[in-house]
Amino acid sequence: MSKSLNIGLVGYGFMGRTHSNGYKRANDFFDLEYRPVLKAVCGRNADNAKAFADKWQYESFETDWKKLVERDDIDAIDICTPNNTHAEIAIAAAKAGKMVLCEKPLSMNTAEGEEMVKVAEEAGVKTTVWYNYRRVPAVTLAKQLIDEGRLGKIFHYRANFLQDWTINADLPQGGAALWRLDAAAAGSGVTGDLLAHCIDTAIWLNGGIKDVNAMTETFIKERQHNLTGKVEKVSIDDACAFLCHFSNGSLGLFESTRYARGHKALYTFEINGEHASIKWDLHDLHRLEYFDHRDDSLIRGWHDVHVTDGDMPYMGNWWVPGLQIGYEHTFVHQVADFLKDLETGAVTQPDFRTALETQKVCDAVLNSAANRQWTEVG
Ligand code: SOE
Repeated sequence: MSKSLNIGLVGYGFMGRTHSNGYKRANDFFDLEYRPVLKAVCGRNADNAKAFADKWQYESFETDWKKLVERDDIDAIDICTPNNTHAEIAIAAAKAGKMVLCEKPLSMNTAEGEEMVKVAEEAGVKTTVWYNYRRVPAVTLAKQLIDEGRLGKIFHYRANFLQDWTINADLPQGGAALWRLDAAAAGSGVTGDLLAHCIDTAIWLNGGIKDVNAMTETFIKERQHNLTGKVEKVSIDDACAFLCHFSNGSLGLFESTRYARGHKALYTFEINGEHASIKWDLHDLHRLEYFDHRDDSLIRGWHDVHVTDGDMPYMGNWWVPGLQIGYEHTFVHQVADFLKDLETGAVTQPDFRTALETQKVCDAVLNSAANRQWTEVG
């Protein structure tokens, strides 16, 4: 007989769907003591909240997240709303003794994030932030290879996250689908939305970041605002690039933009070590490229590892070797890990404290760009 974990989901956009799918699928593929129960979804528009509840089989819906947080039949609050609401909801949920699963980035800025960490730790509630790309099997395999020391001393870490969906100057900012362009709702542009993913993965794979030197650009300076109907200044960063030093002595180079025509979600990283290098590309997410200088020189070259064998991370729970999985599975994996950790008492990474490190790097990046100088993290 499994134990229930009653979920209260706040927000039902793109992320609400990815998380809901994770809750529904995890127990089908992983052996877990806990089973998520989709108790309630919350959104301000009653018709939309009800439609989402019906479609995804949530037992009920709410239109006020405060009511959801107060409900005795909810164990965990999952926050899928715009970034400017994360702190308030997470803090209220933690104070009410609920576990909190928060969509990335943790917060609008470091100060808010610190408060979230403080309240959650004082309340002793379990937390996690959905930096889902850690749980692509090929990325988890990269972590395994690095931790085994196969790369040796690491010299370089390079990451990109490239998109092209905001090039049109007529695209408005603000409101349901376009809050990512509105600094008041998002906090920042590509730094918090896309580079945050790259930074989370980088810290996980290669350790802490000491200092950064960044530049940002806002290519379209004004856009119609969906909430006010007026043409307003755009205050988010459309593009950002930064250099950094990692604590292990390696050098980092990161770039993100929503103006790279032809690229939709091209997240790539490459790590160069003394003995070996690794490359990964979200558009080919089930493959890990690996080069090992210690190979026999006659066959030395880049290996294209198809990460589908049963002994590779997560893959033993899916199909048979050679058959790959995709983007949505990263959320299934995060749910499965969260539930397994609940069973064993382990911390699910990244928790709020770990995700705060990414927030600190994002803040340092934005400050560095504003001040045009090298900036210490934290
Ligand atoms: C933005 O377009 C976005 O949806 C991000 O918000 C997600 O975090 C990223 O995984 C894909 O791109």
